[in-house]
Parts: sequence; structure tokens; C-alpha cells
Amino acid sequence: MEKQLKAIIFDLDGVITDTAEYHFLAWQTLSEELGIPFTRQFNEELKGISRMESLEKILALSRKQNEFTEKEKENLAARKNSLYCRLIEKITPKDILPGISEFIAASKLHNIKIGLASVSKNAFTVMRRLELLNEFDTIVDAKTIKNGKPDPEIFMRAAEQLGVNPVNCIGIEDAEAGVTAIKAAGMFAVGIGDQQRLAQADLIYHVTTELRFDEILNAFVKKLNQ
Ligand code: B16
Ligand code: MG
Repeated sequence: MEKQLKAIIFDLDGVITDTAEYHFLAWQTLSEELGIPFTRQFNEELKGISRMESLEKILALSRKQNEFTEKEKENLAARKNSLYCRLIEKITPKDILPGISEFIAASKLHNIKIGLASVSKNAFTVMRRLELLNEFDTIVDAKTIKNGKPDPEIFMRAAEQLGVNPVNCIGIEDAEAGVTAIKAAGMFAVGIGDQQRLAQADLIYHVTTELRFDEILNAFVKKLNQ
């Protein structure tokens, strides 16, 4: 197998832009309406987790998961999404996290394909507002996959759509579930965030400004040749 980097697959929320804050605010409002205490710390556990799974986890906080019918849960999830959609109306290209545009440019300079793997059903809207839709060679969002992260499906699908073998890919994630998904897909994982939480990743940076194409490429080649 060719030991070469061919594609980089990015997570959206927490890597390309910080919509995690908007998810937090929307879930916080919904939780207040339901009388469920919801903290920033708990919000960390929802990163990379689908809308419905997130709702189940929030309801479970106050043992309320059996108090609602499926239809009512769908309505609660829709309420959270309408709060979230109102918040993301404000997004502009200025909301691209620092260092990301430069990192994408460096990757392209090296003829590396660029993909997006986001479990958000709003991924296309967010990418359009960031004016990044045309920068990516492929985008996989929640609408086209059966299993969310930590299942590897979304990263595997992105690689498939790019026509690249997963071993020739790097995945970049801020969520623990996302790093697990990248590793399960057989890719090299770059984590953005807490060293302990993302310990499974092959390389970890605290923030996006620290991303260095050459450094990541070297670590990838080293690992592939081990
Ligand atoms: P939506 P990612 C994920 O996006 C978020 O991290 C997670 O917090 C959110 O619940 C999920 O998208 C679903 O989002 O409600 O818009 O479908 O990190 O995979 O880009
Ligand atoms: Mg994320």
C-alpha cells in the first residue's frame, strides 16, 4: 500500500468554526424550559453527538427520558434546532477559527484533497455562511449516514467519496467521539483540545492556531512507516 498522505478530513464544529457555543446556548434554553440543570461541562459530552442522542442525554440528566413520547422528543429536538438556526444566522467567514484557512491553503498547496465529516444536519448551511462550500472536495453530513460518531461510517464515507484509502487520510477532530471514529476508520487522528480527553489521537494540539502542515505530515509519515 502506498505510504502517502492523500486527504485530510475535517470535523466542522470545534475545528473549522466554534458553533459548539451556539449548540450550548440552544440546549441551555431548552433545558431551562424543561427545568433540567445544564452546564457547560456537560455540554462537552455532547460534542460530535447527534441532535437526538444529545436530547436523550440531557433528559437522562433529570431522569426524564421516559416522560416524553417519541413525537414529543422530536418536537423538543426541533425546538432546539430552531433556536440554533436563529443563532447561526449571524455566522460569517470571520467565524472560521484562526489558523484554519492557512492550514487548508497549505494542504491544497501539497495537492491534498479536503473533505468534511460533520454529524450536523446544518453543516451545509454553516459551510455556506463561512463561504467554504467550494473549498472542499467533498462534504458528508448527517443526512447521508446511518451511524453517528463514534462509528467510523462518516469518515469512511468521506474517504470513499474522495476516492482515497482511509490509511492515506488524516482526520481532524475536537470531540472524543470523533477521534474514536477516525481511529476506527483506520486513519491518522489529529485532536484539537484537551490532551487527556483526546488521548486516543496520534497528535494533539490545544488550539487551531497550532496546526502546522509540515509537522502533521511528518508525524503521519513516521506513523505509517512504523
Ligand atoms: P445538528 P460536528 C456536531 O457537529 C456537533 O458537535 C454536536 O454538538 C451536534 O449535536 C451535532 O453536530 C448535531 O448537530 O443539530 O445541527 O444536526 O462536530 O460533527 O461537526
Ligand atoms: Mg466537533
